[in-house]
Amino acid sequence: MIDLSLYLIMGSQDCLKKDPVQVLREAIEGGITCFQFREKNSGRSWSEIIQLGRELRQICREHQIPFIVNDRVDLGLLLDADGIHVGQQDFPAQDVRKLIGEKRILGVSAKTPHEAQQALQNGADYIGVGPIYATSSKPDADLPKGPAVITEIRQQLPSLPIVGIGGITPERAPAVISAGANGVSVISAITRAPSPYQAAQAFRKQMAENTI
Ligand code: TZP
Ligand code: MG
Repeated sequence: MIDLSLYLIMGSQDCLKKDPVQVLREAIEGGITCFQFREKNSGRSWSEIIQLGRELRQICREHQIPFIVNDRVDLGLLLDADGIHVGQQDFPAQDVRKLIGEKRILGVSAKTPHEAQQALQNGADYIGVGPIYATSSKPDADLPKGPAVITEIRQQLPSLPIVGIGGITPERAPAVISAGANGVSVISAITRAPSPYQAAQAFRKQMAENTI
């Protein structure tokens, strides 16, 4: 399985005035282990999204960082992504699995132990659980659940790779890992940081020093 420990999620909407290409380069330099391209309501046309996706895909390839596409199987296949991530309202996980084959990674968002169990049955390689803390990056996010939901899912599914998501900062990351997650998924704490490089490094440091 891929290394999910510091999983950056980003689209151009998350980068304020910065160039997403530069943000990704800095974040890789700072130590992220996985990347998801999540372009949402950015106002870009499909040809611009595909162009940006190609650039980000290439950077990930050069650094051997797994490149996952959010929601869109068609975009993921076009970009030869390493995987696809879908939520509960997107294309059903078992159908995504049929479309992407066995070799690509399938990530599924799950908010409860029941959804996690179903995701596993439907072919998920890992699940994203959240929001753990309050987030401003997803306007339709549910109420924050706290790290305890990860422990609950972990108890029922001991070997399923889990990433926590939502409002995770370097200071909060150890609590998410200690609750049973394999990694943290992060948007704003890296994309909106004055230095994405330093932010990614701060995550690595906190997780190395403070995880039980
Ligand atoms: N799904 C649940 S919370 C969230 C997504 C995509 C947004 C996480 O962003 P941030 O900025 O790390 O809180
Ligand atoms: Mg989705």
